[in-house]
Amino acid sequence: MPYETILFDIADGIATITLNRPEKLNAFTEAMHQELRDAMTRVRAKASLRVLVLTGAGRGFCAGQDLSEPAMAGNSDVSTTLERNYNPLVLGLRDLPIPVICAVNGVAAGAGCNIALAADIVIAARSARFMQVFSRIGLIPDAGGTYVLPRLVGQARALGMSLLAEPVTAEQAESWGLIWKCVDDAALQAETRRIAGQLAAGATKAYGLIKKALYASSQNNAERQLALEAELQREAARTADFREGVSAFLEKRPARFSGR
Ligand code: T3D
Repeated sequence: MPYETILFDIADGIATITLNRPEKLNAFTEAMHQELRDAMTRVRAKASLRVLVLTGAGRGFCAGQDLSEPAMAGNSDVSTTLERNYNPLVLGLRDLPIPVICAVNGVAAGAGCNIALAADIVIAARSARFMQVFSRIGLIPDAGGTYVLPRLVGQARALGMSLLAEPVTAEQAESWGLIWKCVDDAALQAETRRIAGQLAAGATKAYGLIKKALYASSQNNAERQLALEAELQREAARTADFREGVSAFLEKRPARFSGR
């Protein structure tokens, strides 16, 4: 399928999806969602992939739902768009058994903010802003906003961000624990490549199991979480990468992980 609203690239075990409507700050359209669905299917199908990077073209990461789309005209059921497009995308990123990095190159607003926060590692350019703009147009945070915000930054900041809809700077976002780190604008690409390269050379199966364990954590009590750890650790210990990791340690050499 030829893409018109995203770019899709694969190199060195790393898939990169770039939202590509820079003149509209990469706002989501129905066409973009279809293309994202297709790209995500390709990522899931390619067993050799070890990292997914999500970023935006131009000066913004994503300004959320394109407000000029017919679905936003006010007389249609917007929950249909959520159920068809945003919810599967959020869960798809989270359930992907490889690490997902979001390189936030500029403003991340509305659903654009929450799709960024659905990634496992969020790196932002210093000039980027995180905005829960929904209440400015009479909506509530969606695309997982009401789920992740209180868990990442606590109820007070989740409420402040959602009710006031003010921009949160990348530095603030890092200090609040909303994102992994903030870097100078000029360093964003290089730092994203460095982290993606590190993860692409790592123990991929373990990364997938780490995601599973940590995302289950907030739903579990201690007993269930410990049981889950034991179950997932059993799986991790069966991988070639576990054997390689231990051998490399004992032989005092860097590990050469195959991702299997
Ligand atoms: O089921 C459902 O589908 C509901 C789901 C909803 C999910 C949501 O995401 S709701 C929230 C939607 N997003 C917004 O409300 C954000 C709207 N945009 C803004 O508030 C501002 O653009 C920003 C604060 C993000 C950035 O401001 P600024 O000054 O840096 O840029 P700008 O000049 O406003 O935008 C540049 C262009 O992008 C401009 O186009 P133009 O006039 O040059 O032709 C602007 O209209 C366009 N643009 C920005 N955001 C959107 C957009 N066009 C359509 N939809 C947008 N969301």
